[in-house]
Amino acid sequence: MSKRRVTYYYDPDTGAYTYGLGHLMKPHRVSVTHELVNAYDMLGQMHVLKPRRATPESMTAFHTDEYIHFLNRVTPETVEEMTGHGSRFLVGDDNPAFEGVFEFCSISAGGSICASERIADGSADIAINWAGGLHHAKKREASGFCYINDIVLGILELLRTYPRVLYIDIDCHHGDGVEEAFYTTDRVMTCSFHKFGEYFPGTGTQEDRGRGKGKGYSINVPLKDGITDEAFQSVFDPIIAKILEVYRPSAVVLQCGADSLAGDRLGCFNITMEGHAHCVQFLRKYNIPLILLGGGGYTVKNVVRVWAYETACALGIEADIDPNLPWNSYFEWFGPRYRLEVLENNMEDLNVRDGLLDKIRITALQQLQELAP
Ligand code: ZLM
Ligand code: CA
Ligand code: ZN
Repeated sequence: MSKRRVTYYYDPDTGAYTYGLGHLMKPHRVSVTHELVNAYDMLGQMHVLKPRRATPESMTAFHTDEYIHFLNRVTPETVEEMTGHGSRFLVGDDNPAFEGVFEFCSISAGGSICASERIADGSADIAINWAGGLHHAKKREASGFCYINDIVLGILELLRTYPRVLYIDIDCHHGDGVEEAFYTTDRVMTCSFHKFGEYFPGTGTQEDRGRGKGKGYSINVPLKDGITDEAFQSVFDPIIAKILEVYRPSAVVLQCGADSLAGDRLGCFNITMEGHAHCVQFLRKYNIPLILLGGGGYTVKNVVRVWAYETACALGIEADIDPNLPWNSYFEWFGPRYRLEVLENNMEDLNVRDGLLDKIRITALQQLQELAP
């Protein structure tokens, strides 16, 4: 198992932003992840950089000028007067106009853009931005806790150097914003694994495959509640292996949304820490330039565990990681079990009924076979 040059992007201000009392999305989880990565002595084994903040101009590589202008000016006090007159940039409780929302977005997006630059200039094999992965943000509006699509901005940066980029999304929700951005191009293949059926955002069926030049280059893997590690791997491994064979991407972006873990407050899957990290290990083996991003994840202590463990996987040191959590300033918070683990629970796996999962795998593999020369 050879070493990889890993660059890890972190801005110590990230954890200070809050979406507001009672909101499920907690930027603080990125700071606690950093604390645990530090407690495991991983910081000395990689390049740790503070990303440049993304400028409003750099965000307009994807978003409209009007939306960026709005986001750069909106405050909790002015959101009411700034909304209306036909402007629908922020809608409902999912995307509040919290204090410092634009700065938070510039940190998240800056991390993903810098990660792409770092990969493209050849100074890293793997780049990590746990503050990124906000896959629902649209060209002209916020959606599902996401305001700026750091992923799209990062991929656009990669496309300046690489002919083909693969985007993989293991968040429990469909990666709709990224899919939509690249729906009509064959230079980006998107592949999302997600819960489908009475679940946000409601898109991502296997019939949605891209349009025009992009036909066949959007892959969707819609799943039911309760998927376990074994069942998830039975779709993930063959589908991703087939994509790598037929598409031969020059770089891979993996959105590591942690709401696919067992016991998540919003998610409904039954995947363990090892099952989640298997996706990182699987891709690392191929030795293709790789970017790891965060995303969802609402049972904070488990999000922190899995992203710290996945940082170890990027470094290739996961076998040497102590399963007992090292002392750190949040130690008490990891109780009652002070261990680096996210365990399976007893929920039923609705995916294995009637060979549903086999049908989904076969359909996806057939779709990919059509791309083969
Ligand atoms: N209502 N507060 C995943 C994004 C999921 C849309 C239904 C909002 C919530 C949720 C917000 C306290 C990622 C929808 C929900 C209530 C319209 C969603 C604020 C509870 C609360 O208590 C809450 C002030 C809030 C939001 C629940 N929203 C649960 N599910 C989804 C968005 C993001 O993980 O994929 C990537 C980061 N929204 O279902 C509604 C239709 C708004
Ligand atoms: Ca997903
Ligand atoms: Zn999610």
